[in-house]
Amino acid sequence: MTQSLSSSAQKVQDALNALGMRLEVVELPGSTRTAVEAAQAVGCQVGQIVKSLIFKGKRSKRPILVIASGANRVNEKKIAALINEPLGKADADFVRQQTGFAIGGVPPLGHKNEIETYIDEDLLQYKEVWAAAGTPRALFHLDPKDLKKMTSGHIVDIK
Ligand code: 5CA
Repeated sequence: MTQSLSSSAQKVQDALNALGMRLEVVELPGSTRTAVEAAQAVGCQVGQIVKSLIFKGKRSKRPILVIASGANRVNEKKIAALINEPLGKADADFVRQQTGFAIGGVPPLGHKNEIETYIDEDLLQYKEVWAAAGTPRALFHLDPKDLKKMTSGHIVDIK
């Protein structure tokens, strides 16, 4: 029997189901709070971990989601050029308000509000990647091409 998921992880499973994607959220015994911990937990490369990072347009105050490979640091200037305004910092409250999830478990889909999204092209080199699924212990694995279907995001160079 499949174990029942915590409510935040179930929200992500429901969002996957609603898209008709046959992808399964798993909750692990150890922490997957950071990309390094997540990679250790599932035995993959750090680059195969999908980081879902929320930024904020400095002028518009709108949320921006950057879906980055765990191996990369986001180049804020490149994202600013794409959104035509400087990037401001998103604090923990803003992340929760916009996504409905807490930092450390923010998934690439299933957010409270719709969020303009940019996807790291480096993720597409892998056959399989792992993304957070609502809590700092929950993940799901997917073909990185599915990130585009899930989010309608733009595939760009983010580093
Ligand atoms: N579950 C893992 C692997 S998928 C995970 O969520 N990793 S993550 O990288 O996508 O999320 C952690 C990110 O949250 C950090 O890289 C950082 O960008 C952001 N973060 C951490 N602390 C704060 C904070 N106090 N305020 C704003 N953002 C933060």
